Amino acid sequence: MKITLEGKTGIILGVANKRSIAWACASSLAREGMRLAFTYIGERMEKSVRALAEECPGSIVLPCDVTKPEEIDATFEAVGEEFGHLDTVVHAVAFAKKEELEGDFYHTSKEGYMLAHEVSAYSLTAVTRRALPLMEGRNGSIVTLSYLGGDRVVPNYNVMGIAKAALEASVRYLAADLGPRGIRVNAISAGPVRTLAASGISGFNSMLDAIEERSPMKRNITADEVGDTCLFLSSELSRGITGTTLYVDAGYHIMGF
Ligand code: IMJ
Repeated sequence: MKITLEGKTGIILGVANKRSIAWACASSLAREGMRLAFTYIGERMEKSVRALAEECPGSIVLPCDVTKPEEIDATFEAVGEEFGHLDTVVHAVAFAKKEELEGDFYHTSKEGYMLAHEVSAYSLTAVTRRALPLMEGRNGSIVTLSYLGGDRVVPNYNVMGIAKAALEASVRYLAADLGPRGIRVNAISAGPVRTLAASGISGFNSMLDAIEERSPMKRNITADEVGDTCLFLSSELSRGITGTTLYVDAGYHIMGF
């Protein structure tokens, strides 16, 4: 099968800078001809996202704080006006307060728990609902990003692990809802990558070393490898796959030690 994304459109939520996994996803999709909408939060992100969007012909850039329903509404209204339809959603959004990503999990505050879930898990459902009218009848694909900390205990990942478990469960329920309409929903569980979301995490270096030592492929993964998996999940090549989590982790998750 010859694949092309020419004439298709997508929205990417979660690009912060050139090192973002979301940017690698965008690059892979744009390379095959997809026209993209990028979203950002705040002025600092706007600058760097606009600079990156320049590299993607025909792309647009929109503000979208996923905790604000009216902002999500406005984002998809603008996408509808600009593109008329939507084939792919890439959800690469997560946030927990810094103090929740260190020490023991049992210290997690109610506010910290709620915020992490609102931004990192509920937002997939909130975004999917608004994307739906634009995706109807086009056999589209929704892709979100997860991490092994959602199924195993990873030191310091804490409340984000609980949120990723909720995110992956959301993928299954959304896939069941949307399958009859031809829309697929999947997650990519990516191995650790040096991004803004991984900066300042204590023990990150030794984690990369451990993966190099223990993973079947004896190496870490790159954001580009996640980007190309996102391309696969967005294309007709993956037309029989929905509701699942694909591990792009050099095989690390299969090991018992
Ligand atoms: C994040 C925290 C603890 C351990 C971690 C991570 N490991 C990895 C990550 C081992 C790989 C990165 N990751 C998979 C994430 O999902 C990160 C989410 C995140 C990161 C931050 C940092 C800055 C901040 N809030 C955050 N919220 C979510 O203030």
